[in-house]
Amino acid sequence: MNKPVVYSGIQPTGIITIGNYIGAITNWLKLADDYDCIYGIADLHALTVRQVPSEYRQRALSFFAQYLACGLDPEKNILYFQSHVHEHAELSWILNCFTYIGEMQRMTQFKDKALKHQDNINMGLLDYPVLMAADILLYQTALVPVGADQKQHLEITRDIAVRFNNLYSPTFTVPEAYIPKQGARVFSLQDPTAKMSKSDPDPNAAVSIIEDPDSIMRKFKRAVTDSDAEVRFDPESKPGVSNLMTIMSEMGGMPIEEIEKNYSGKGYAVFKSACAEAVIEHLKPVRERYAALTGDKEYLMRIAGEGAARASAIAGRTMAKVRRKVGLVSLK
Ligand code: ATP
Ligand code: LTN
Repeated sequence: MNKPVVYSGIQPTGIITIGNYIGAITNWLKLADDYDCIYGIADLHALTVRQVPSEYRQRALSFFAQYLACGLDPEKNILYFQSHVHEHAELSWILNCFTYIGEMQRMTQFKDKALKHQDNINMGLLDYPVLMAADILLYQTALVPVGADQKQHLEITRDIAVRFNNLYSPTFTVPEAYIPKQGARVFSLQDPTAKMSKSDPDPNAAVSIIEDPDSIMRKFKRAVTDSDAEVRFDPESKPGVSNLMTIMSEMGGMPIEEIEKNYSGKGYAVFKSACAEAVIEHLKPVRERYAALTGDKEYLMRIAGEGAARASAIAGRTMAKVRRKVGLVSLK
């Protein structure tokens, strides 16, 4: 590895949405040439909420195929499952000893998830950001491309890294978040004040990146907007329409102003269909590649195995350094 490192991940829960795609994955695709990029399926993170084992295994594998289908080239990027690289859990334990309970209790995602899963507020849920810090710090990551909702987790990762570096000597690269200017927070199609979430129980709230065209069209036609029928970008007073405009801009590759000009006076029905068309068109190759890949488990496992081996080699070097710094006895 000789370029600066990029690291990111997605938990295999629900579906990969156009929110995940616009907020995170499109930027992963852009960074491939200038950085050494590592993308994990965060399958240890998603165990913080209950999963049905057989479904979970299938979903994680499907997410991996979707990474590839999005156009992430396994030659240029390290693609792997977090749980295949034991250093994540190992570093996570050590970093736990440098993180305060109060810091974790203040995390907004923890507070949200604790409210949502009151019957299962487990240690993993509280510890989630430390595992995420371990993911990032293991690879001496410079840049972490994520949506706006992950900003707080990046800040705590930086705090933990700086704390450790100051206590011992420089050990970890202190990472920066890479949050896009447009599309960092895509909103639900049913409630444009709430984030589009991949585990939303309302199937009309989110669109998957491998969804069939008819279903995409139907969801956009039903998207909640407002009653003044004017296609104008104004996230404060027109959150629904503005959200659709952002999605269309990102998927269709045209600036917001152009959309405003093209659809002024045309009414919402025409605009919503055009927006759905842009999404369908953009995702066509993703859907096609996914259909070809999903049955080829052997190929997927070969890529995942190679990814894990490459990731583990890098992670192992950081772990050796950490073990030495904290004073663990070495066998060699
Ligand atoms: P859940 O809602 O089930 O907790 P999620 O939709 O937040 O999941 P994650 O796996 O937590 O999905 O996030 C994967 C990546 O996608 C992260 O970088 C996150 O910031 C980004 N992301 C998630 N939702 C959105 C969204 N609505 N808009 C933009 N980016 C998003
Ligand atoms: N917590 C992240 C997913 C995630 C991640 C990471 C993102 C797990 N490990 C490392 C960036 C870097 C989320 O989006 N909910």
